[in-house]
Amino acid sequence: MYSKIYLRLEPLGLELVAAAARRAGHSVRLIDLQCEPHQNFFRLLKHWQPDVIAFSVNYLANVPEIIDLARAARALLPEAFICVGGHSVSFIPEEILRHAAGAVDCVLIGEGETAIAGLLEALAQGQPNLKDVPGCVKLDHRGPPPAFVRSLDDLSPARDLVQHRRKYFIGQLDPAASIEFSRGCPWDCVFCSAWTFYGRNYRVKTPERAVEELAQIREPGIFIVDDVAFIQAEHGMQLGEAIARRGIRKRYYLETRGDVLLRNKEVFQLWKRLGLTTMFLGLEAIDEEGLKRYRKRVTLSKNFEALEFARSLDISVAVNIIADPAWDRERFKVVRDWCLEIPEVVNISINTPYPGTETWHTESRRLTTRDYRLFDIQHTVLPTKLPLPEFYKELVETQRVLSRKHLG
Ligand code: B12
Ligand code: SF4
Repeated sequence: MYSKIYLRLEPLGLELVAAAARRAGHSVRLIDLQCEPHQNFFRLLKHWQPDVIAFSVNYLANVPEIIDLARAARALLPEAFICVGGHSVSFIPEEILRHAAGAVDCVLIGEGETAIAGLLEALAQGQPNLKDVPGCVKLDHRGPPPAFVRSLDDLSPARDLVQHRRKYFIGQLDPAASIEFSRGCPWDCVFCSAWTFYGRNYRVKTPERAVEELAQIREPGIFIVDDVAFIQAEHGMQLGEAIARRGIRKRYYLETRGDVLLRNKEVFQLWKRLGLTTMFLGLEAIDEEGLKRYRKRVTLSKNFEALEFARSLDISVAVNIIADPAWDRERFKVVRDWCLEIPEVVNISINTPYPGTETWHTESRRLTTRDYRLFDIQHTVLPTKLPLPEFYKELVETQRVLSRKHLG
């Protein structure tokens, strides 16, 4: 539903994994099931008969669908090797393998560019030994830890492999492509797994390489997928200046933090001139206590100051607030009133423990469900303080107030 209404982004991670497999000499096809029905996937399997099928599972909410698809693929092609990789599954590989009950042969954890080449090489041997493949997890063994990509400059997504390039969009950026200028995040918010996935290392693409990649993209809209855009002012400036020199004109969407925005004002001003149209700010809470609880490492006054500055840029700004299952009626009302006071688009997400986060470690014993379809930040999977129907009533009322506000 999300990818039909709000946005549909090109599968950059999968394109990078596909590029790595192709570079290792394999013939690769890619099907994006955000754009195509399942029957096209089965048709592709029947006609092409691949030796290996690899699914990308970044979002926990997609796990049940992927497992169903893996089972169906297994029935169609019993000889094919089936693996899954991606952000979410990297933290719970054994659980995925148990859920799949034999339909998935292994989970490749971590960054897929390095893992896929090792797996395909091992599978090409007559008697494959998967025990030594970095990042490869089976129920009876875990291979060596996955390797990080050494330099982002070595990466080049196989954009040519996606069939429906004009179907990717975010809001008014339509069509839009995605690009990655950096990987990792130096902060450590308790609800996020960006910093645990990338092992606390922060890497950037050089401006020369980034601009070269950007120049080859035909789409007028660009979604910058970095967890926090332009943490390093110098990198953001050099990138922007290189884009200006090259005369590239696009419209950009990015996500960043309030304190980064305030620290690097001139970078964001430059990007506004280059075509930055939309910015997403993860404020997460409107009280000091909430910010502390999430370990946002930013003060409320800094966040509000950042909002003022974002407004001065004259671009669309969207902010995120995390609704805690412990919220009572009064708290919902305070948040609703605040949302109506500010001109920005406000997105409310439900505090959801995701694997790989600290919240997962502290809260997973209290989960009210393990049905991953409900881990979509629109449902609560933790016990609520209010009776559940009343919690949802307050939530729906808040969403309704916000929709009315956004639609004017
Ligand atoms: C861009 C982004 C979005 C975009 C859209 C993403 C999309 N594809 O449609 C927007 C802003 C809409 C979004 C929304 C949400 N997102 Co988001 N998002 C991201 C973000 C910042 C970047 C994703 C990306 O493109 N990365 C760059 C590419 C290159 O990396 P990648 O896709 O992860 O691929 C690599 C590996 O995962 C792996 N890999 C991937 N596929 C495969 C396949 C195989 C076979 C193999 C071997 C390896 C492999 O190798 C790739 C290359 O290294 C990530 C954080 C992050 N750092 O990745 C969060 C993240 C994926 N999002 C997350 C979440 C929770 C959400 C939301 C639910 C709410 C929220 N808090 O933002 C919504 C729901 C979206 C939905 N469609 O259901 C979580 C996922 C948590 C989870 N366990 O499910 C992440 C990890 C952030 C976080 N820690 O909170 N998101
Ligand atoms: S929420 Fe943002 S700032 Fe916090 S750790 Fe995740 S990516 Fe970094």
